[in-house]
Amino acid sequence: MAIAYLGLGSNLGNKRHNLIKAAALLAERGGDILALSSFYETAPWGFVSDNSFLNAAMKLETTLSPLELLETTQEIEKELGRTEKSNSSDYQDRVIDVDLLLYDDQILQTPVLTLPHPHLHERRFVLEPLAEIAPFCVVPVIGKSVAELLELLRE
Ligand code: PH2
Ligand code: MG
Ligand code: MG
Repeated sequence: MAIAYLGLGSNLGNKRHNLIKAAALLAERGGDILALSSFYETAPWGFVSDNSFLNAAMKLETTLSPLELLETTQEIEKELGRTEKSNSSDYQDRVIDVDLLLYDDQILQTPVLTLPHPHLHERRFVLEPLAEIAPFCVVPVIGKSVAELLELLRE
């Protein structure tokens, strides 16, 4: 069993519904949800859009490997109607985005998946929900807790 932390986001359609639907499908196919944060309304980060986001973080106990979990999240994104695929130089509005943030204390660098999530420490919309459910979780590579990283962003 591993513990994974996921970030969920939506800025199109019924955002609350999209997050809840993604969480329900993750509970069916990904493992046991041990914690789900509140939903945070956040401004689009890194791109310009009129549509604000709803973001959340989830703690998932899973038997899936990181790459299996990635595949599962991508299937769920597709089923919920995600059509666009954004990359870090060109973000787009989306019905649902599920990102792998942390997987135990694994460090991984492959063309399809980087763990911990490479932008985790610079994004308030990730750290704020994550700090609600895992403030003392130490982020590998960076060596600081989620709460410490959030505090650094406030400065
Ligand atoms: N996701 C992004 C880029 N920008 N901004 C907010 N507020 N919330 C997100 O989930 C988000 C973003 C890339 O996935
Ligand atoms: Mg994302
Ligand atoms: Mg994503």
